[in-house]
Amino acid sequence: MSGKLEGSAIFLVIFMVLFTIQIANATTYNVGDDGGWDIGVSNWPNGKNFKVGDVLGGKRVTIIAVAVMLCVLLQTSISKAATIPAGGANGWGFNMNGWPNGQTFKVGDVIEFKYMAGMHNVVKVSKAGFDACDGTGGQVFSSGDDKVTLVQGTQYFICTIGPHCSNGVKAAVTAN
Ligand SMILES: [Cu+2]
Repeated sequence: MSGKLEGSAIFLVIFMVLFTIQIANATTYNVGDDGGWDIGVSNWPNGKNFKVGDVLGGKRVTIIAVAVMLCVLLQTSISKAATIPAGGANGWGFNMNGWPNGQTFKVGDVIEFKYMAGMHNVVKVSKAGFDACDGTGGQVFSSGDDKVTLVQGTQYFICTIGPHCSNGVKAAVTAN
């Protein structure tokens, strides 16, 4: 999980807790009080101060249940961010066999490029740079264990050492 995602998750949890407390503190009003919803009810709100989250009629439990379900769903989707090795088990190099072979990933997933430092590098390039095996102006990584967090769309990576890119050390990775 990247730091950014952890930050989002923490923020979401705080929001959930505050939201749940807000709902739990909300008051349920019986519209019209003992007279109910009837002639004369239009005077009923006089002098009453409502706050956001107050419930007219008594559906509070349903709202809490829905809020909890939404929070669980949101958290599940955030925690699915994964770290994926570039090139699969073979790593970043000559034996990638076309990886990622059309598979797509999620925004926030991390691609980890593992290789012997000095033997290869990783350069994030445009589609034109990818097609031409030209790393000019690209973002260069060279540690041998480089991690790149995916953003929306297709990201292009090549090795710019020797003719490696032309020999297949390149990958176009798409995140949705
Ligand atoms: Cu290389």
